[in-house]
Amino acid sequence: MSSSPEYKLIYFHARGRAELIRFLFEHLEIQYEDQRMTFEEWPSIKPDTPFGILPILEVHGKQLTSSIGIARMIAEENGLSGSNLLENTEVFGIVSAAEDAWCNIYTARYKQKDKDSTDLKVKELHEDYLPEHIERFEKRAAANGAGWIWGDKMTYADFATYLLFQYVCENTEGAKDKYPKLAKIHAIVESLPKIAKWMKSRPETFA
Ligand SMILES: N[C@@H](CCC(=O)N[C@@H](CS)C(=O)NCC(=O)O)C(=O)O
Repeated sequence: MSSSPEYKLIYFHARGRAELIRFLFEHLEIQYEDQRMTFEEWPSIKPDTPFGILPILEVHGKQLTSSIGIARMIAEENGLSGSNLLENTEVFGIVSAAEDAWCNIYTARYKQKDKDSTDLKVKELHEDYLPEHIERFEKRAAANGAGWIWGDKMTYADFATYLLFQYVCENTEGAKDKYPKLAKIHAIVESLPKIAKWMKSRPETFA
């Protein structure tokens, strides 16, 4: 008899802010229900959610919010972070810096009043903000020196770096040559067997 998974991840039919959590579940081979809702369904569900936003992770009768808080819990529970509070906070700082970039990406792309403002904001994002921000990740990986964004082992900050760098690669010509340390992390993460399998089998989505 198969039991239902302990975790239910609720998000839109998109990679977005759920993908870091999905990467963790997939890589760690943790069973979860990947519940995806349409944007049409969302307005009727939103009022019953804790903060009117997704993702939510349902576990042990609780509804957890904050994509990076949820990722932090899974990573720390499963050896994909540091080994004490100070280290965990350092690792989380990197994940949080990636989330700062995502806030700017979503604001530029989806929260402008019209197409002209969107085009302008996206141009600024791609030409000014993102190159500066991703350079900090590159410098950090170079300073760390061990082939990871933090420490001498893979952490969920490498997954967060991968996902942000993937966006940069999709929107910047020659990104892998410009940011060679990030390109290496990117290559390692996407060749992890469970991640590679997930990326082949996951639903096609616009973002
Ligand atoms: N800090 C939150 C932000 C969550 C967030 O803004 N989610 C967006 C989608 S990525 C959302 O639910 N938007 C729907 C809405 O605002 O109605 C997190 O990381 O989980």
